Amino acid sequence: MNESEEKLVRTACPGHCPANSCGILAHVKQGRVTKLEPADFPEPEFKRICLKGLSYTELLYHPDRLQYPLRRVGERGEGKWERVSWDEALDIVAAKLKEVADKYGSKSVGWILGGPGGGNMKFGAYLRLASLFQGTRVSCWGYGDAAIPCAGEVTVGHHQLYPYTGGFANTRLNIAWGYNAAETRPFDSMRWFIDGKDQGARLVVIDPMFTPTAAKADEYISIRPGTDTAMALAMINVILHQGLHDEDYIRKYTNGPFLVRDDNGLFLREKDVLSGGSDSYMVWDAETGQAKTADTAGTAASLTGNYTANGLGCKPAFQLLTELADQYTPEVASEITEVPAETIRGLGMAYGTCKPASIHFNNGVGRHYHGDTLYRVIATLAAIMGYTPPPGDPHYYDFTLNWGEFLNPGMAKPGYTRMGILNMYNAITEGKPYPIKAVWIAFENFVNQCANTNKILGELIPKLEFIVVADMFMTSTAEYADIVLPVCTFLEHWDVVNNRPAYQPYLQLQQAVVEPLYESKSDMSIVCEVGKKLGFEKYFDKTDEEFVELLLASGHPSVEGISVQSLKEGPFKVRRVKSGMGRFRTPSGRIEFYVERLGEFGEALPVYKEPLESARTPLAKKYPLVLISYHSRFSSHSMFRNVPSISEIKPEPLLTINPADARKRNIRDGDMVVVFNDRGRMKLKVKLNDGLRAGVVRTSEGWWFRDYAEGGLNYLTHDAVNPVQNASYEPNMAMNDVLVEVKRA
Ligand SMILES: Nc1nc2c(c(=O)[nH]1)N[C@H]1C(S)=C(S)[C@@H](COP(=O)(O)OP(=O)(O)OC[C@H]3O[C@@H](n4cnc5c(=O)[nH]c(N)nc54)[C@H](O)[C@@H]3O)O[C@H]1N2
Ligand SMILES: Nc1nc2c(c(=O)[nH]1)N[C@H]1C(S)=C(S)[C@@H](COP(=O)(O)OP(=O)(O)OC[C@H]3O[C@@H](n4cnc5c(=O)[nH]c(N)nc54)[C@H](O)[C@@H]3O)O[C@H]1N2
Ligand SMILES: [Mo]
Repeated sequence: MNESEEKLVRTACPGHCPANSCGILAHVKQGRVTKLEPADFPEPEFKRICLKGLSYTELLYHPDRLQYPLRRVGERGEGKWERVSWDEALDIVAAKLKEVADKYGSKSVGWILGGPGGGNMKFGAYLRLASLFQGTRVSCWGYGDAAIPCAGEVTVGHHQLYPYTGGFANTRLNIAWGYNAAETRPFDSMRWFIDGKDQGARLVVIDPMFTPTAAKADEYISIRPGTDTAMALAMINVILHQGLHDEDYIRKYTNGPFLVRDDNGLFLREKDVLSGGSDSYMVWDAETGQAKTADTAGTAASLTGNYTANGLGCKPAFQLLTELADQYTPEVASEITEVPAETIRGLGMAYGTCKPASIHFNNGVGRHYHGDTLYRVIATLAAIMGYTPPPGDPHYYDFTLNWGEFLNPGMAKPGYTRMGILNMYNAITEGKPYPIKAVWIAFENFVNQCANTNKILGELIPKLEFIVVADMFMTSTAEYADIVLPVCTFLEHWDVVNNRPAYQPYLQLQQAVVEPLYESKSDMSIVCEVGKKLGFEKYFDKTDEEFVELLLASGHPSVEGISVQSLKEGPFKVRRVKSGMGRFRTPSGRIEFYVERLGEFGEALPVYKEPLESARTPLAKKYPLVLISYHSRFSSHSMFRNVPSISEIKPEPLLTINPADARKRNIRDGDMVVVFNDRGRMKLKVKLNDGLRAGVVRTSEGWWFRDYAEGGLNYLTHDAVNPVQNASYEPNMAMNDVLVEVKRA
C-alpha cells in the first residue's frame, strides 16, 4: 500500500456507558488516526456512535497523555515525579506487592478496577493476576451501582434485575423510573422508548428533574428524592385492591404462598410441624385445611389469611405483602413522595392494566441509602402481575464467554477474595474485616469518583503503604500514587468486546489501530510483565492477541467456531443460548419478595424508609437542600472532560437550582455559589431551572477538581454503609442521599 493512502481499521469501543459496544471504523493515514466513524453491521440499527466515541482521537493525541512510567519523589500528592524505565517501575511494583503480602498476607493487596465496558480482556488480565496472587478484588459495584445487584441477588438470585422487570415484547407502557436514558442509554433503552411510542406504547418518566428523557414522555412525574419505594408500594396497593394481580403466577413462581411464622418471621418448614420432617417450605392447602409442603399443594395453596399449624401462628408471605401495601394508600404515599394521589393511582392502574408493562431503570435512582428497596418493589410489581417471564423463557437467553479458567487458571486455589469498595474504606482505616495495605488502581479515577473526598485524602491514602495507578492521564487519583503507569487507549491494543445481546448482539474484535504511542502499554501487557516478575510466567506468556484467541477457544457454545481470524473479517452475531438467568437462583428457586435473611433488619419485605439525609430529617435545619448528581451525555464520568471539542460546548460544572430556592438565597442565574455541608464544599456556577423541583439541587458528576473554583462534588458525599446491602450483596455509595446548603460566593 502506498504510504499516503488511507487505511481503514475496524475496531470497537469498550466505553463505560455501560457498554453500547459501538463498532468503530478508524481512518488511518501515514500511521496517524485521522477520523473515527460508526462501523456497519448487518442490522443497520447497530451502526451508531456517540459524541465521546467520535472524539476519542482527541484523547489518543492529547498533549497531556502520560508518556512513560513515573516514580513519586516528593510527598504523596505533591506532584514531584521522576521518570523511570518500565523495568524499574515494574520491579518496584512486584517487590512492593510481595513485601505487603509477606507482612500482612496476600489479601492485603487489593486490585481496584473500575467499570471496564463491554467484556474486556484488560479486566480479565487483572483478575487473573489477582487470583494467582490470592489477593483482593475490590468490587466496584458499590461506587454507585450496587443497589440493583443487592435487590437482584435476594429477589431472583442474579445481580442483574433488568430482564425480569422490563423489555418485554409488545410492551404497552414503558416506565423510566429515575432513568435518564436519553443521556445514559441513548442506543438501547431510549431507542426502545421512542420505537415503542411509534407503536402506541406510553412513556412515563419519574424524576425530580424534567430531563431530556422526560421531554419525550407522555407523562412526567416529579418526585421527592429517595421516596420512590413508597410510590411503588402504593402501586401494589392499587393493583391488589383492584384485583389486577395474577394469582396463578404468584402461586407458582413466587414465594407468596409460603407460610411465614408469626413468632420469628421465618418460613414454616416441614420439620416445624412434623417430627423428623424436612426443610421444605410449607403452604396452606385450602382444600384439606392443613399445612402441606409447597410441592404437594399446587393450586390449592392459599395466598391470604391467618393459619395455625402445629400450634404455630403463620401467614402466607403474600398476606404479609398485602398488609404492607395496605399501609401505602395513594394518599399516604402522596404525603411521602409529594406526588398527587391521583397520579399514583393512575400509574398503578396503568401498570396493572397495560399488559405487559415494562419498568426500566438504571443506577441513579438507587443511589440513596435505602436504594435497594425500590428495585425490590419493582421486581415484586412485575412478579405479582405475572409479567416476569417464567423460568426457561427465551427472554433470558444470553451470551457469555467461558471466563472461569481464564480468570483463575488451574482453579486449584480459591483465587481472589471479593470485597465491596465501600467496605474497603474500613479495611484500610480499621483493618476490618482484614487490612488492605497496597492497591493497584486501573481504569478508575478513585479519588475523583468515590464518596467522601476528605476521608479518602485524609484517612485512606495516608494509611496505604503502596499505591500503583495505571491510566492514560495524570488524574486526581494518579496524583496520589507511588508509581504511575502509562496505559494506551483502546485504539492502540487488542481486546474483545461484547455486551448483553438484548443491547448489542455482536461480538467484536477491538483491533489495535495504531501502535501504542510514546512508551505506553496495554493493561494486559503490563499485567503480563508483573505476573512474570511475581513468578507466574507460564500464565502470562502470550500477546494480547493470543489471549483473545485463548478466551474464544474456551469452548462456550455461544462462540463455537469463532476465532480471532474470523472476527477480523467482521463482527459475529452471537448465538443466544439458555443461561443461568432463566432460573431463579434463590434459596427457594422462586422469585422471593419476602427475604427471610433480611428479617433481622426489618426488611424481609421491601419496606419504605426515609432517606438518611432528607428535608424531613433533623439535619435539614442546617442543610435544607437535597443534592443529587447525574451522568451527562458530555462525558463518561471523568473521562472526556479534557477533550477540547467537547469543552467548547460544555466547559464547566454547573449547579441547577429551582428559581424559588435561588430567590430565597438572593442567587441569580450565572452567579458563583458555594455548596457545602459538614463534610466539604464545592464552588461552581449556578443555573436556574424550574424543571427541577424546589428543595433539590442537581449537578453532573465526573468533573475534575481543577474544573471547580474550589472543592468538588464528592467532597459533599458520604460513605455510610447500609448493613442490609452488606447482607444482600455489597453496600452502595448513596451519592444522591446528601443534604447541603447553597450560598452566593
Ligand atoms: N457524586 C457522584 N459520584 C459518582 C457517581 C454519581 O452519580 N455521583 N457515579 C458513580 C458511578 S455510577 C460510577 S460507574 C463511577 C465511575 O467512576 P470511574 O470508573 O472512576 O470512572 P471514570 O471517571 O471514567 O474513570 C476511568 C478512568 O480510567 C481511565 N482509563 C480509560 N481507559 C483505560 C484503560 O484502558 N486502562 C486503564 N488503566 N485506564 C483507563 C480513564 O482515563 C479514567 O481516568 O463514578 C461514581 N461516582
Ligand atoms: N453519557 C454517559 N452515559 C452513561 C454514563 C456517563 O457517565 N455518561 N455512565 C454510565 C453508568 S456507569 C451508569 S451507572 C449509568 C447511570 O444511568 P442513569 O441511572 O440513567 O443516570 P443518572 O444520571 O445517574 O440517574 C438518572 C436520574 O435519576 C434521577 N434521580 C436521582 N435521585 C432520584 C430519586 O430519588 N428518584 C427518582 N425517581 N429519580 C432520581 C436523576 O435526576 C437522574 O436524572 O449511566 C451510564 N451511561
Ligand atoms: Mo455506574
